[in-house]
Amino acid sequence: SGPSVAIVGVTGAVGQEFLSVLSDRDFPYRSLKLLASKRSAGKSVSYQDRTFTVQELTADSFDDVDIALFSAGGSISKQFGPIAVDKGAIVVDNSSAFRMVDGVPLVIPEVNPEAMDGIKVGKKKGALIANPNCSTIICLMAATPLHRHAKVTRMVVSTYQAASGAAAAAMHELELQTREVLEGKPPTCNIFKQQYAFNLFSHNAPVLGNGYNEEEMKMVKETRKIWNDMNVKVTATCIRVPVMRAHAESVNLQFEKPLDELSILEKSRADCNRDMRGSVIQIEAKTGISEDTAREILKAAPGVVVIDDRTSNHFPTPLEVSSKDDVAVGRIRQDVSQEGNHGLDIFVCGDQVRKGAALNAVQIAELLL
Ligand code: 2RA
Repeated sequence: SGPSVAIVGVTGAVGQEFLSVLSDRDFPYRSLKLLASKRSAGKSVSYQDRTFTVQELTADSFDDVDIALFSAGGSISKQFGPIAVDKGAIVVDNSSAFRMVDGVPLVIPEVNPEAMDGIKVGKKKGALIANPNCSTIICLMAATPLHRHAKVTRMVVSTYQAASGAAAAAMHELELQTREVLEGKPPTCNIFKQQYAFNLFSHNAPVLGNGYNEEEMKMVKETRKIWNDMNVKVTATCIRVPVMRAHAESVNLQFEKPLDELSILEKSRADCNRDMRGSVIQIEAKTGISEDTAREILKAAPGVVVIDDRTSNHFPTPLEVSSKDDVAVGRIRQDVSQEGNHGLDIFVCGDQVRKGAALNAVQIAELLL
């Protein structure tokens, strides 16, 4: 009785993770269709005690599909997404093709489920929902619970992005290069045209006219759409680092009002002293963003785990979050560089393939049921 589900791009890293997540979460599909390019058609995939045959993606692939999970690149989404919608499927698209299109929901289920706009299987025939970029998802999973308590007016993000973001081939090349370098051989550089092992470099996305690369502008634009706030100031620097499948991100937040010092701030303003000349001395109330409050908010946040042990210097790491659902947050501390301490610095790690792509998309699909 459940929905018929199609996976587009099933042989890719995210496509494979779709299968893992659907299985882990016992997604109640009635039927499952595995779609990929002609090159992969005919391959057998054993899954949940059954053997599936990968079918070639064509315009006729969606006749009986209720939910289509896409992760085969932007051009495939642009070509086949609208076809699937016309056939009545609800598309959850992991590519960037439609994310910034007005009217297309851009959804992180724990953050802005209301953006789903009530779309449900059976209730609405044909729709497209966009999965945000992985680095945006991982950042906002931690930043949003804080933003909900005290409006974020500015966010500065530095990312340390894993190989998996550049597909499985990049993961394989990182492993190959690491072996080659250790054996004193010249590294094989097919994916990034420069050495990746024991190195890091500015994200490989194209650089735009403003000097930002596409990955950084995705963080800026997607944050504004997901928070429905065109005024929040966001800047990002995205770096590719030699880590397999989990992104790490340093996030600095500036709040419009203190998380929990607002009453003190207002009270102190009301109790201003007057100096000898009778002018008002603005008492600089302690308006610091309470680290403890931030920590409690993050501990209560869905899909987030706090790893913040200063004594043992134990904070989130990519390896610790790899293949896991939750995003890990630590290094929670007041930003000493901001006046009145209206700032917070945090450090976030999340699995790029899972919560950064496949898990988020399947959670969106669960909201369609
Ligand atoms: C990356 N965000 O990590 C991309 C993957 N879509 O390169």
